[in-house]
Amino acid sequence: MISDKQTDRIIHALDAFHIELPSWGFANTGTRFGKFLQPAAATSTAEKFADAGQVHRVTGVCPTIALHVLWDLPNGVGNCAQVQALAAEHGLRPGSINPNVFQDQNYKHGSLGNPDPAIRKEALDHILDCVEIQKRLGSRDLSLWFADGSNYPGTQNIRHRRRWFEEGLKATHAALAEDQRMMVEYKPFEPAFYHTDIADWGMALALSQAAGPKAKVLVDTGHHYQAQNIEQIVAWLLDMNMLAGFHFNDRRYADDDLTMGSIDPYQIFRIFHEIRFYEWERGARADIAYVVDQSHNLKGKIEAMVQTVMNAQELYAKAALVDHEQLVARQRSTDLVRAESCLQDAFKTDVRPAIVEWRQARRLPADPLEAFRQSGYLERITAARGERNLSGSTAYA
Ligand code: LRH
Ligand code: MN
Repeated sequence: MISDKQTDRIIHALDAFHIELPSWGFANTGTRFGKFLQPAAATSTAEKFADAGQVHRVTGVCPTIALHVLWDLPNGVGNCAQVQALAAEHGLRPGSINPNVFQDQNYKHGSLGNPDPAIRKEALDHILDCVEIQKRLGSRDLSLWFADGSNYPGTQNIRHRRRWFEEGLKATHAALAEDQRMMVEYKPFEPAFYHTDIADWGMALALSQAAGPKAKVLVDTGHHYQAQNIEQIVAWLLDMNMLAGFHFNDRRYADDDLTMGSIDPYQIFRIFHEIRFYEWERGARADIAYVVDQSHNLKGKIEAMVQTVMNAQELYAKAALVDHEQLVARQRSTDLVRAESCLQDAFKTDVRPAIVEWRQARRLPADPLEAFRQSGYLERITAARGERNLSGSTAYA
């Protein structure tokens, strides 16, 4: 049993915890070896909003949806009115805006890092269109990920590409409105397998600082080498006030984009702990965007998203139970075992009854997953979308 004081801490923490869902998490995505089509998968922007709306309906904590422009607004600003109508219809708000500067044939040798100035301009033009969409949709964050890099030594000038990225990101920063931000995401490899232009947190930090004060670093939990200490990167970026947000997922090997907390829940807990500890010390919330970035090739996509949100709430609630006063005293006195147990005791606490209490007090289903299963929504969309979805191609080549 947890104390009333602990229950209050969990309820207070959950009241402020929102997590943004990726539109692309509801679509039939796959791996390079093909994809297994799901009859209920979303293909249109309208269906992605409808499915995200279901997750928000049963969890109450996913009011925004991340959009990937070429996938969700193929006509650019021309789709803004439709997107605003969909958001209103499904009780959501447009969230972070993600440009697509990786799928066009022209981007074979890069986008902002491409040796061809005409292709660099093409990429920047798309990003500036995305900033315009961001303004029209009232979205705060531009979320920037670049597949740019190379596959073989000597095939690209890494120093020149670094300068071209600095130029492109400075121009992007200059186009942002006062209350807008740009989040620079790093990734060590894939699809490039020799060098990636923005490969780690240091490169993203240097480019963000060079771009300007509205540019900060986005940490995708799947974008790290196996042995990297992700929560240390988070602690550094927090302390430098250069952390914009997260793309949450889980992995066993590389950028596996698996369900958050499904492989290494203690990893997510350690990240949430660094954030809560930092907020306790400064007595104020950190201005961080929590976003899910996953693609479910095998699990039911909406169920997996509800499961993700429930895992996120549970791990965040556990991190809220760390006794920071006690931790500081034990850190100061280098009482190592007792200091560590401040985290482990919190992690080992069953916070689920308190979370159910939080949900019921807010007229939300005690078990969001069961509520979704009982809703009949999956059966309805399977009937509506099944035939169309199963006629699609699955082959990679
Ligand atoms: C790249 C990435 C990026 C997105 C994409 C869908 O691996 O994490 O954030 O644009 O996934
Ligand atoms: Mn990501």
